[in-house]
Amino acid sequence: MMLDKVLIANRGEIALRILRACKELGIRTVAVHSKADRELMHVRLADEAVCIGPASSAQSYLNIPALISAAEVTDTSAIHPGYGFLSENANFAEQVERSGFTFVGPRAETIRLMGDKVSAIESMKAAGVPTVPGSNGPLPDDEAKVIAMARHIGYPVIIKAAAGGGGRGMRVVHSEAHLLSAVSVTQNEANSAFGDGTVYMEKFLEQPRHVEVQVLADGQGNAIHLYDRDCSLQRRHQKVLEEAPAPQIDERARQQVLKACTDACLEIGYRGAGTFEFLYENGEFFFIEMNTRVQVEHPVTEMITGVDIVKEQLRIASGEPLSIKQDDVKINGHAFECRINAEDPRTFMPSPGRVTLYHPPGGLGVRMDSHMYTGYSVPPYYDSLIGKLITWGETREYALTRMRNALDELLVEGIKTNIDLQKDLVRDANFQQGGVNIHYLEKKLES
Ligand code: MV4
Repeated sequence: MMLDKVLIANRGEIALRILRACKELGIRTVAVHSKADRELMHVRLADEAVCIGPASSAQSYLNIPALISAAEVTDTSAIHPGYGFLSENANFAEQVERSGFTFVGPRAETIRLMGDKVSAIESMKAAGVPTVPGSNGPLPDDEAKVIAMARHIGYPVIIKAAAGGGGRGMRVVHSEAHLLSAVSVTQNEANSAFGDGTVYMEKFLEQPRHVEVQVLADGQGNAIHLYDRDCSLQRRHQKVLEEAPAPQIDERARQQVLKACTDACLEIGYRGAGTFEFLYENGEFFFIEMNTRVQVEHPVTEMITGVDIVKEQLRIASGEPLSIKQDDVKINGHAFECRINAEDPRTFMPSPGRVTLYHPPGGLGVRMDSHMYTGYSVPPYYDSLIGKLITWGETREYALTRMRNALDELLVEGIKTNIDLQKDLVRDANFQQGGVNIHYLEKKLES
């Protein structure tokens, strides 16, 4: 039985994206919003809307009792967390299920397993996914052992917090002289930031690309991959421009890693949509983290596979087996996504305010996922993503040409945005070539 009513525990473009998927499946929708978000597009379009608290995220989109109360009063069947906010909070997933609702995502224990980066790597390594050479577990208390370990791995190494991830709580060490102090600083930071000082060690890869694999699993013995994405263009761990499939990847390594990801899903009994994050260097993949949510950049995968990832999440949550088989999933063409942010082009600081004119681009192979409209006010309380421009083409070249043209058509007036940066990036010779590494954008911005 398909879910009857879904509460969308998020805001902005992803809330609208989830609402669209629900409507296509005939699922009724509940929008929850903060006092600052009454004018959001999906709030107008939802069957019901509930104000869950003041502007601050802590008191609204992160307020578990308020969300569960909203689900109760609206007689919701399931809660979709989107990305960010509570999407990877195992306690939230647990409380949702304990309160009698379906959590659209993996089991709470899977979220917990992947939230702890040490256990995530351990389980993936055991399942045959290639990992970065490293401590393969928490660092021991014994200083001599830590030193020996780093010598064995070879410098540079990186110390990472088990409770970190996404770039939080890590430190690169270039020589033995700096090792022990780096370990203790990272431990202390992790303790204050996450309440868990556990750290681990990996070989530091100096020029990798960020390549990730999208998977879908139904928890009933079926798991498929939807190929890969390249998300190397980033600044301070914020992705800027993504594409699918990842360009210039060794085809044997790719097929091997894709198979390893689906095998691992079956091995751990994964359920839902998920993303395996890899570093890719010198033709090899190295697993670093798994994300148990829908990702911002999921549209590029949808464009090249024709699979609606959010609809699949909802089907899986309703207990249906996967509607597609691996053999039915073929790569068709190439796609790019430019994240459109309300930010100062020089300082990258958020730049909220009223959008006095919004004119989205159009045409074949052009998709704009945005909650914006002329007159919409971007509130200052949340992240600065105001839209995602996605283009598709039969080849990487055609998709990129469409992106250049679509960016030229896109008009957002009244607020500062990163549209000019995106226009510059899609004309960058090295980016056009394909396969730039994770440091490329920051270096380009410095020069
Ligand atoms: C690394 C690494 C190099 N070597 N691990 C940063 C975010 C977190 N997900 C993991 N990160 C990294 N881990 C090893 N062993 C370099 C990074 C990294 C990075 C990774 C992906 C995308 C952007 C990045 C920017 C800086 C550092």
